Amino acid sequence: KDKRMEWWREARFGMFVHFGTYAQWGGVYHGHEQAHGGAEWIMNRAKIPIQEYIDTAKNFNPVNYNPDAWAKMAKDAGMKYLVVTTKHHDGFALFNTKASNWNAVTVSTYGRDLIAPLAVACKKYGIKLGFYYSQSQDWVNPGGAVARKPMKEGWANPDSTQIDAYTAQHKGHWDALQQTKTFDEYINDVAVPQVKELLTNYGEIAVFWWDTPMDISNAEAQKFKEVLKLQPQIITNDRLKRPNFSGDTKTPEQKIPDRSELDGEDWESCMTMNTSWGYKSWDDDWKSSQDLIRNLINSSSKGGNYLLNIGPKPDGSFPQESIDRLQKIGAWMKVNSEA
Ligand code: FUL
Repeated sequence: KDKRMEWWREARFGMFVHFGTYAQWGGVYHGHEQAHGGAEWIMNRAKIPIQEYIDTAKNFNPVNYNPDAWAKMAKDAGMKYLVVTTKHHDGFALFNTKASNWNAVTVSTYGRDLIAPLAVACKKYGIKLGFYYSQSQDWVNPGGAVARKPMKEGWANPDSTQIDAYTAQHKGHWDALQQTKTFDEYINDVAVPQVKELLTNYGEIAVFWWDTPMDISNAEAQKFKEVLKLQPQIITNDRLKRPNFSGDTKTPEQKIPDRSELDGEDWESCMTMNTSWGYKSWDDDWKSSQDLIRNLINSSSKGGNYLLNIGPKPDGSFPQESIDRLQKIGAWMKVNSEA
């Protein structure tokens, strides 16, 4: 393990990217601002009907998507790796997949695989590439798991009481379209084949970042472990399944642990620059570049990595606020780092 972890322990700083069709909503549904949670959760928070969500995805067209610029910005900021959401909880795959039509190539106006050119760009700049993949939650592919988030005040949805009653009875689901397969069928037909595609079609993958285990079984988790053998060098986080599949790295979210909380395991703090992972058009609660640099120093000095998130806009470009901060961090790194 030490050999495998070598580059990662040296790296200390990486870029997280949350991008998908959720960026198109920007944290607003029918004029209502999303009251709680990251904007990548809008489909679940607002209980957007599957058909409406798919119809919006048809217009997904990130014409200013420039993976070369993404990788270069990471490099210039002093980051050593980049972890991108290949599929978040809404199930929308940013890559070419035979396992489901719910992907950017088939559904969207853009009609192209977003991951392939990113792999090329990262290679060009010497940035290691990692994949985030939501293995359990999938709110569109039938059978996928759904975390139950009751509707809260702020949406002014007249049907919220009724919807909450429905989700309570249907394991968080709010749309019958999604309940035509079992979770195990979803794992076998969509999730496992997609992870296989991700580990086969894009060259060497440095990190695999699982998320929200939900009630995945040991047997189901084991199927993913088998597929991971395709890339023996890969580093995984601790979110495949708890407690039996601990992975290589712990994942404190939105905080840098105190020294007293450290137990000798490798860890990586992931954090947003404002309050949302996915693009939230009206969120202007940005951390200062000073604070971000302090966080990086804080985590590095305790032996951890800092995975700093960007939520690109629907056109695929980074918010200007994020670009500004990356540049300021880069300027500081230039003066203060050896590499
Ligand atoms: C969480 C997810 O639910 C968020 O949307 C985000 O991806 C964060 C990094 O992990 O558990």
